[in-house]
Amino acid sequence: MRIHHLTRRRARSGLLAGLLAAASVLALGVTVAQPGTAEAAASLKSLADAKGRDIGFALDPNRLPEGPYKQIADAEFNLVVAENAMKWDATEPNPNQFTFGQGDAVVNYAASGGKKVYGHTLVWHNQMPNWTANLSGPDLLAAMKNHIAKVAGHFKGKIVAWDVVNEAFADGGSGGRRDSILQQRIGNSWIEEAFRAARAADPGAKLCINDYSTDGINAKSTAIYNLVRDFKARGVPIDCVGFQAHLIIGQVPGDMQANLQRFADLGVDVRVTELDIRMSTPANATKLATQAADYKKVVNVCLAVARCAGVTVWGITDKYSWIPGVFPGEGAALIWDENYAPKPAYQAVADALGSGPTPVPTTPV
Ligand code: G2I
Repeated sequence: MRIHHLTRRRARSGLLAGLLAAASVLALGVTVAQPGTAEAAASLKSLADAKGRDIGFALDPNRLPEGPYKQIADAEFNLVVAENAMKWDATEPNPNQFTFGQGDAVVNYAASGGKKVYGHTLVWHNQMPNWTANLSGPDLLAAMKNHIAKVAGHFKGKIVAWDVVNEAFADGGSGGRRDSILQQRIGNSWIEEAFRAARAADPGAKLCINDYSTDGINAKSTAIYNLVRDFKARGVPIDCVGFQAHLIIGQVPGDMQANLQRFADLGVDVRVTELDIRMSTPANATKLATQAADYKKVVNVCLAVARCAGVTVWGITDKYSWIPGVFPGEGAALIWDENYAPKPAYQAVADALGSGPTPVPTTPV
């Protein structure tokens, strides 16, 4: 119903608006039953549900008033992650003063549609509030533990899994830790301190470490592999590893499945947490076809690994992606374009989720 109203309103205001409306209907027609039609095509959500996997998206709750954004969010996903709303600067702008409005909006939106919530992120060197900058090691450790206790405590029981620690390892081939203030001032123990604090605050949430450029087997992913193996051996709580998968078209690592499988073999869940696949802009049919094939590869990697809980895309529409701001001249990385029309990558994800055997449902991971 809402779509028809949207379409009518837009159609009145000229050709461009009419084209936009057509794009919206095209975008939404794949998932929303129209009166008089026999049956709507399957949504990504229904296909992922049937596979017992999560299909998630990064939500900015401020975009929900935008009709097509909310309609796609409602129809296509069974898991939500806050793009920014649960980060340290958003939740604790002043020492021990917490603001959960935006985070609660994410949780309430998910609850209204029966979607899971993935927590992102308890500790990250980026988007830390300014007041943490000059703390001594002991004070920073105390602040970190208090932050985790209060945030994971506030959302206790509502989060399936937390990115407890995000992006803690260095880029390049060193295989070492990132030289963050957490690492400098607290030392190597900060990661396990964070995981222990998270387990105490919400024993029901799975606890993950998450990073980028770790999708294939390389020095950085091996450093995380060694950390997980060490935590498992010493009884430090850890349940899952997130692979962000901020990728470039044509560059899905050929050993991604082997990489995820080696982590799963350590006894943790794995998950593709922030998938987007960027290209130089403007897009064209060739690049979009490559991108679609790449999305299909990544979804198939997850489906091939029994302990892969699911795939999350880092946003809905190219209109709001973080990429052009950080990589000028690149973008078009998501599966709906800036007018909310589904790109070839949308169908590729649907094809991957819809193919192969549907497993007997097991306990959700
Ligand atoms: O950078 C891409 C992602 C890499 N992995 C961790 C993710 O948390 C990260 O997400 C991005 C968000 O998509 C951006 O939206 O994290 C950025 C911050 O590093 C987010 O950008 C920030 C802007 O830089 C700020 O200017 C803005 O105030 O978003 C903030 C809230 O809108």
